[in-house]
Amino acid sequence: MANKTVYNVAVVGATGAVGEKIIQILQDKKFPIDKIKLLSSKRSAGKKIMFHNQEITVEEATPESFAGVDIALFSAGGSVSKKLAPEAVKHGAVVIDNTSAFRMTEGVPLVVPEVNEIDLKSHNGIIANPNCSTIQMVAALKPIQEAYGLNRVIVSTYQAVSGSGIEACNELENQSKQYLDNQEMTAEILPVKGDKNHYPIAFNALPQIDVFQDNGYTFEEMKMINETKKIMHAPELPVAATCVRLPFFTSHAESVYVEVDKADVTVADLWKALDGADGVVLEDDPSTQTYPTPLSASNKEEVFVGRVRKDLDTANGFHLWVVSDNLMKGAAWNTVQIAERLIQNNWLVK
Ligand code: NAP
Ligand code: 3JN
Repeated sequence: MANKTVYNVAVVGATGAVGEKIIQILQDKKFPIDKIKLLSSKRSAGKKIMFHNQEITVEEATPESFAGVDIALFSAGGSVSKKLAPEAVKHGAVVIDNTSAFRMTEGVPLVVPEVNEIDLKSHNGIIANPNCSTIQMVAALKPIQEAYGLNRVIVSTYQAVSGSGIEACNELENQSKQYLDNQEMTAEILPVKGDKNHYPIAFNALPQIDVFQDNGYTFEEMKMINETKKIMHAPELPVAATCVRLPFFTSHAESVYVEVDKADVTVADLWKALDGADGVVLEDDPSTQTYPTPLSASNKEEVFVGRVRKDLDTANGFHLWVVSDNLMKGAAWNTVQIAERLIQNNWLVK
């Protein structure tokens, strides 16, 4: 594979919300592809998807699907990754996995290229893409950590429904119509498909993303806490998270509180660190009401930061507002970017 200039790529979960975005980005970025395989469950096998003006037939993902594949991009849920990612590696593919299946596994790099690209070098066939809420937060934290050090992070999220997949998006659309038609709203998916209770998301806010853990935090909150420490190589960094689902389709927003290590840091210092940082766009001017929103960040690659303020009581404390498209930088773009960086650095083959 070392001297290749074009690659055989498989997209597992090609018919899903993340998979669709991955396919769109591979096309838009003119990713160097020889052959592409689009894989799903039995349900969508046979469906046709256009790729660079060519009709590709979706196939059911099986262990044999990975013969001849160089790069496999997985977004079909953790159980599919656990079963098929090792099979893909056995066939010689490098796997970039969008699920939480391997994120905290030792020896599996968990990578946001702007933050810890170097970790890609030590991969053993599987590379994990972090959770969307984690990705955008660490991209904003990295320039602050480098310039001023970090002593504490507390985040509250405002997450879009597309983070829960296509079915959840359909549910929001249907409930919105029902509410406006004065009908009872039917809730069958959110907050978590398969959990005991379901609540309407339309015109509501749900303080549960993923299932509850024994410590009272949800799994989404624990992903943010544990993944942030791993990506930032900061196992001792105190991180707390509250994750909330809101009724809009795309882009997650976050209110992030940080305490920096250096004394006498100003808002202007933080602006300087953030402005022009890799993958970050600063949009912050109260005098012109300039700040990012989920709508303004949608379909964009970058992480947008605004509302930088000094805490009024805690020395070295600052508040930020961080917004990014959860399906782009939060999932599909970070995945394709990892593949690009592996190729650019010649790190695809061990
Ligand atoms: P989705 O819209 O529900 O799509 C799920 C995809 O997985 C579909 O293509 C589906 O194929 C496929 N699939 C389901 N069961 C399968 C099986 N047994 N074998 C092969 N393919 C199977 O979900 P999504 O929003 O795209 O998310 C998919 C996964 O990506 C999530 O479960 C999560 O692990 C990960 N994700 C990560 C992030 C992140 O934060 N980085 C964000 C969102 C999602 P069919 O059409 O045949 O059903
Ligand atoms: O809910 C969101 O906004 C992001 C969801 C991500 C997600 C959804 C289902 C399963 C994940 C993830 O990537 O953390 C998983 C998973 O654990 O793989």
